[in-house]
Amino acid sequence: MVAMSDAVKPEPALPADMTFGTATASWQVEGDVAGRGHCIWDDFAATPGAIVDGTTGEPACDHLTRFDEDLDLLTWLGVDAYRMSISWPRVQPTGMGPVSEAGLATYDRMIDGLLERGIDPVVTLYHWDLPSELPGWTSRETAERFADYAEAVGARLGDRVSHWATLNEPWVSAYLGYAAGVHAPGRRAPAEALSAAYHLMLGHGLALERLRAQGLINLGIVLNLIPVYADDPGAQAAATHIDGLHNRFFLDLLAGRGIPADVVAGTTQFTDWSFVQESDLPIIAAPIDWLGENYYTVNRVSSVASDVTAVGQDLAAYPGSPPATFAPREPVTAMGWEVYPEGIVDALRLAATALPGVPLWIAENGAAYADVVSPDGIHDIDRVDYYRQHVAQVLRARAEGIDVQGYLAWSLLDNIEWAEGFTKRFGIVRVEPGTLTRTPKDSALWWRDRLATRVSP
Ligand code: IFM
Repeated sequence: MVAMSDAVKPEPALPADMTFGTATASWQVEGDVAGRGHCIWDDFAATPGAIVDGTTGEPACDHLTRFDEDLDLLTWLGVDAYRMSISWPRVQPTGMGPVSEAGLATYDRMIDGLLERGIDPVVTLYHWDLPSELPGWTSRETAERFADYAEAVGARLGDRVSHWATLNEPWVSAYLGYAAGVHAPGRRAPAEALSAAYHLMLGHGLALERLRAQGLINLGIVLNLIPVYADDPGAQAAATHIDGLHNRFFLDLLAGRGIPADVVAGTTQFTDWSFVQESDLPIIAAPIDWLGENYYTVNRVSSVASDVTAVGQDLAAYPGSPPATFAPREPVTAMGWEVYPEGIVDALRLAATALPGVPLWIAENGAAYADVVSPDGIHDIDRVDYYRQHVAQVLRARAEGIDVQGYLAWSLLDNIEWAEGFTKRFGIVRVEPGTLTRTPKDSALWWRDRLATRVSP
């Protein structure tokens, strides 16, 4: 019998008991900088050379003005949910004190627009746009102010939000922002990164406590857990260190195990961790209702010298690591990130093992490619392939018994890919430079077709 080639094999239907949607984040899409306070990404973008193409937060995708058009795209796609983030400085221009009525009204309108279309709002409270006036995540004060802000947003939107995430990817905020210096605030100070990682998690715990006290439900956090594989025995010590800082630090804190002993031991040259207060730990470990995982790639660590580069895979982001290199294997995306669909199952397993019983979501998954715009459409076959393979692996994880309840594609729109500006495009919908016209790519057509053929379990 001739085996059916992958190209003609019918794709497994998407389960009807799982939530599917797309995601964006405030600074990457909103625009309307004048309507809010400044954040550290505005400051970073103003630093010459910090963002490769000089992109700033204005106009981004002009999402706030074109919100109805973008919501209609979601309806056309047939999604169940849309993950968006709230810009802290739009709600509280200086990160403390009075809230902006206009800012809150903006998000009221967005959430009502989603609900009118039958789409569940999944809201992230912090997706990296920290108000500039705050002292930064190295300070306990920032964690406390974050809880105040979360409470104000919860009070206004809590009756309509389906799922809350306190933070998006605290590893990125802490280590790309304070150790590698490639994200805002552009610091290269390992001790600050370790302190920032801790205070971010304290901010999560304090915010969660306030939201819970308001009776809100479906409270969680989004991490970017990354499977770390040692490519050779000589890379094992570095792989363990990287895994500790990137994964176990966050999972152990959430699970009530404190900071892993090997992470403390491996970072003594930078900090004595004296900013950790015992009484914080139960606050950080308060039960969550869901955990979001943002999966893109894996960290393959090698002891062999290499000049291969992948965005964010930099030893400077792992203070105290033994010498090693990152060795992504082909094929890679435009970010230089290895395409390894099986890794999404490994990432989910990390979460399921550390936090048994906590429902999981893939809160982001997707790929940047250099799209070619042709007269008859945008045929982003690599992205379609990426989605096809990763969604199949998520279904495999479910079949293995991992409780994955949601999947959100990153991203609805081409948007500001942080320090890469608009040079790296993750959208399933193209945003034309200059005109900002939206055009669905083949990956959007693929998603629309897949979502139209859901099956009940
Ligand atoms: O664009 C980012 C997003 O803001 C957070 N997760 C990873 C994406 C791709 O780098």
